[in-house]
Formats: sequence, structure tokens, C-alpha cells
Amino acid sequence: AVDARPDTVAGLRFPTGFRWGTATAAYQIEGAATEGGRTESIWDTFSRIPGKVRNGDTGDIAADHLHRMPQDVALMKDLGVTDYRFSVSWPRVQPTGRGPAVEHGLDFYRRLVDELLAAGIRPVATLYHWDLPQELEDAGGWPERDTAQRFADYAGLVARALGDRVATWTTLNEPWCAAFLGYGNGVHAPGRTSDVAALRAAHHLNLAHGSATDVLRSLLPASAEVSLTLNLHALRPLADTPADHDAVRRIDAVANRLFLDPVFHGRLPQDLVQDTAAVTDWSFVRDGDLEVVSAPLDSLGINYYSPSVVSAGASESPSPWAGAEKHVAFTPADGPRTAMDWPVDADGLYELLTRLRDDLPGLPLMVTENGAAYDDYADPSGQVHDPERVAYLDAHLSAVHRAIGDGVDVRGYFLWSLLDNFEWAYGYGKRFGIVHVDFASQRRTPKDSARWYADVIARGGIDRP
Ligand code: PNW
Repeated sequence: AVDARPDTVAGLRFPTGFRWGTATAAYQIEGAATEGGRTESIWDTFSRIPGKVRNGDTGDIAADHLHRMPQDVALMKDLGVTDYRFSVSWPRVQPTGRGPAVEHGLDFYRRLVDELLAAGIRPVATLYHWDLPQELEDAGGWPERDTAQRFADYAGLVARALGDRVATWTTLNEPWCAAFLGYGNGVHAPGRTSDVAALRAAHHLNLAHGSATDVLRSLLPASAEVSLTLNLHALRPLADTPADHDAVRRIDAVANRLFLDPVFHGRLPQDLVQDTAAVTDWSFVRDGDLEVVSAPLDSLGINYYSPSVVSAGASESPSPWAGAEKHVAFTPADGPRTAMDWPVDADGLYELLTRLRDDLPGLPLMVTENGAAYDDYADPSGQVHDPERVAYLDAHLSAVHRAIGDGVDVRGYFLWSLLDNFEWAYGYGKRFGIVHVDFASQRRTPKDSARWYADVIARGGIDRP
């Protein structure tokens, strides 16, 4: 049907085989927090500390996806998505982070994968989307080296269970957030505030990624795709001055190159090592680690929401910047914002994608998250209207299309998110879904943006009438 559309219809066509997806994460949607032997993750613990999550919300019930999975897969089938990116809950599969798998926990993901395949949707499994078993945090968490080995063992348990039917694997989601929001500024679980803990966490997350990649390669068919998802920061200097460019360099080092350099080049960013000399001597990076971290990957996933404008100055502490905040100020951009107060700026996505084309030639990319929170409203018939989200998605997909036209190898786009869900420190107050969830009744209502996305997928692109 796509190819049959006349060329005279103006619009943006995506390549044949482009992967049209939606994304979710276990703790944000599953609920059933104490079912089947699941015990606490750091988010179960953190969300119970007064003042950490708005309104005291927790993921105990969330969107009750664990009990409503077939309905949610049916919603995706109606959308026409080709791919679905979900995460596996570590504490559901291996509650203490050690020892054998809980088969009942794995069974949920076996059923999910079967349901997806039956609906003609490719499963894309993320092994870690921030729900570290609390017992591993009690043993030191990500700043502790052993956590990386625990993760590699857990990766093996999941690969043995799902490896015959899941072709695309992502080790970690956004290790920058896990390290620097979790251990640096403490806005995310486990809520620790220490620059050295955050840097150690970042290295051990990199090591966990590399070690798990080795395990996945040893267990999965050669055709399996192994990837990593980073929330790379699109950075712009406030002014075209050496001082503001240096501010960009400092944030780029801790937000982007701390992950890109070890994973893709087997080295640490030396400027960051120097800039953080007062914090750590980096002796937690041992001989041979960077070789493990830099195991070859089949693709890189990028999560993008907003760019940042930085200049020479100073910003708040505790910060997620490992000391760089002493030299760097962030300027809120003019223009429209989402309900997260994040600027709407699709050029940042284009800038990020073209940078990766130049820095990592030949590496296939996927946009593994992009989307927006807005306060949407229902009309008297119950239809949920979200015109700002449609505009946001249109602009960002157009940026992806422009990047593809300029030679960036983008293989797919995963809209965040399928469902309204537990938005971490913001609880249920921020809605990213293209499907509205009434958290009292658990009723799902596709928003206007869901119809818009279904139409884009059906046409293979965006029409410009
Ligand atoms: C990502 N920040 O989180 C996550 O992967 C999703 O689980 C989440 O729901 C989505 O983006 C929307 O927030 C982020 O403060 C959370 O820089 C915070 C930040 C970045 C990403």
C-alpha cells in the first residue's frame, strides 16, 4: 500500500524495512510488584522514601501490564508497529540478583514474546532499565565492581530463556542516568549523592555492558543483534566563545564520551580523567577492562528528548556532572516546552544523529526513545486529544528523515511511550503515552497521537498535504 501511493503526494517516505516501534520499561508499566517471588528493586525502595517521588507514587500497580499484556500487545497490533522495545525486570527473574532464575518470572517474558511474534511484532529486549535488585544495592550497587559480573550472569539467564525467539537485544538503558541521577545527584534510585560513586558506577555499567555482550554472543545465534542504548546529550554552546565551547567539552566528556569512548574505542576520555583528578584516580578501571567494554556491537540505540545549551559559569550541586558543574551553567532555551519543562527542539536530534554518523562511521543507529509528556484532555465522547504530542512527534520524525537523507544509517524509531506510565521521580503525573491509561480503572484509550502514528506507519512516512 505504501509503494502504491502516488509520488505526487508530498511527504517524507522512510526506507523500506524501517523499524516502527514503541517502547516501555518494566518498572514503569508492569505492576505486580510482589507477585511470583519478585522482591524489591532499588525503585521499590526509593519510591517509598518520602519526598523522592511526587505524590508518593510507586510502581506497585503501575499500568498493571503484567496482567493486561495480551490487551497491550493487541493495541500495538492495531497501531501496526513492526517492533516493540520492552525491558526485563531483573528482580522478577532473579530476585536477589544471584543464583538461578525464577521460572515463573521468565514465563511472563516467554508469553510476551510469543504474543508479540503471533501479532507479527519483533521483540526488542532491554536487560536493564534501572531496576537493580535491592540486595545488590545493599552489597554496594553499581559503584561496586561485582555488580557488573552479577549483571552478566543475569543476562545469561534471560538469553537462555528467550534467545531462540528474540533477535534484538539491548544490554543497558541509559547508563548515564543510572550512574549520575542514581549516584551523583540522587534524583533517581538509589538516591546517593557522590561524584566518585557516580564515576565508579559509570565504569561498572560499561563493564556490565561489555561482559553481558560476551555472554549474549556465546548464547545467542550469530544472527542476533546486540546493542546498547545511550541518552546522548545534544549540547550547544550559548555563545561561540572558547569559554562556552570548553563548557560543552566538559559536559560532553561526562555525559557522552564517558560511554562512547570506552564502548566504541576501548579508551577513557582523557580530558575527563584529568578534570576529575581531585575526585578519583580512576584506579577502579583495571587492566583489560576496556577491552571487555569495547566488545563489538551491531547497533547503537539513542534516546533523545531535548538539547542543552551550556556556557561558562556554575550550576547547582549536587549535580549529575561529576564536578563539571563548577565550570558550567545551563541556560533554559526559549520557545515551547513539554509538561516536563523540556524544550521542544527537533534540531538537537538531527545534530546528534549526524555527529554519530561522523564519529562512528558504519554503525547502524536506532532511535530507541523519543516522545513527549503533555497534559492531554478528553472531549465529552472520551476521545483524548494531544495535538502538542502529534506536533512534537511530527517534528522529530522529520528530523530523523532529514538525517537519513544526509547519510545517517537510522534503522528504526521507537516512540516513548506506548502507555502512560510511572515517570520515575514524577510518578504518574507526567504522561508520555500515545495510549491514555486511567490508573483507577486501568482503562486504555488510544489518544489522537496513536491514530496519527498508526497512519504514519501504514503510509511508511509522513504526508504533507
Ligand atoms: C528516559 N534526565 O529517562 C527513560 O529511558 C525513560 O524510562 C523515561 O520515562 C523517559 O526518558 C522520559 O523521561 C530519562 O533528567 C529521565 O536527563 C531523565 C533524564 C533523561 C532521561
